[in-house]
Amino acid sequence: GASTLTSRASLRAHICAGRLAHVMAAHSPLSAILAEEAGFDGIWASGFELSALYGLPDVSLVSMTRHLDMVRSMAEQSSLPIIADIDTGFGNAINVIYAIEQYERAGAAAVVIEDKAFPKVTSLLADGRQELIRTEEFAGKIRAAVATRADADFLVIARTEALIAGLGEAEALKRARAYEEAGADMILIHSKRKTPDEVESFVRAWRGEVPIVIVPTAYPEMNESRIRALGKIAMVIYGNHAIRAAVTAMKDVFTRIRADGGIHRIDPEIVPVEEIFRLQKMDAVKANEDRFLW
Ligand code: SPV
Ligand code: MG
Repeated sequence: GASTLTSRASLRAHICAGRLAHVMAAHSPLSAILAEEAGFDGIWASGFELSALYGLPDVSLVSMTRHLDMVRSMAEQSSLPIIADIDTGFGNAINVIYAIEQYERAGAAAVVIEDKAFPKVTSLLADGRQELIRTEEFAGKIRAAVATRADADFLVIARTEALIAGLGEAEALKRARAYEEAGADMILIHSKRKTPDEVESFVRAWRGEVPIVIVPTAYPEMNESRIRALGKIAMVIYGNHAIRAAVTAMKDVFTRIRADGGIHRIDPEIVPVEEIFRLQKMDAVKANEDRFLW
């Protein structure tokens, strides 16, 4: 719809203007609504979060159809641009072509494709078994994505997992340069180092034209003022904070209901049911009852 085109154009404009885009992970339309209300600039349709929502590890088990359904439902409920985490692109460059058609139609404003082999293994696991595909093969996937998009404002973001795979900065820079040459609009550099030094060093060494995206989950001391001071970074993704917030809150409330022997003590501490009615837009239902249920 028209709102999707507007949000795609606004995401590209935001980034071209040199402003930092603050993007929050979400695993449901409801979490997307809450991220929008909190003032984020975009939604990260996270593969990790959706996998966790189904109680599954993030190892290419969630189907494209299931992830697309979430993206579509988010686009219905939020006007924010959606940055879709499409992992490895569900196969080779031929699979990427189909994925780009589907995600663009579903209302995504951008996709992030990573240079890992399918099936992928989640990035932040300490002893994760990480395997990358050849640089040329991944560049072909990026070229396929760029050639397929119908809307020029749809962003193709290339993610290199070279640092995650322990291949070092030189390999990460070489891959990032190749992906930029293949037409990527941005480069996502991921790191599981507990401190920002690995990513900071990469960003300082980056000589490319396209801006950088980071996901500072493992190195939380990299706050927004530090990101701005470093420069070249146009997007920060808070990659798993919606599902972690949900788990924190549910664990706490469930445990206390059992401990208290009822809901009497927790009740005033959680949002009232009226807040859920508001998020569901029950006011529109009431207004329509008055108009149409005669
Ligand atoms: C995700 O949220 O699915 C990501 C970020 O890809 S991470 O889990 O850190 O790899
Ligand atoms: Mg992911």
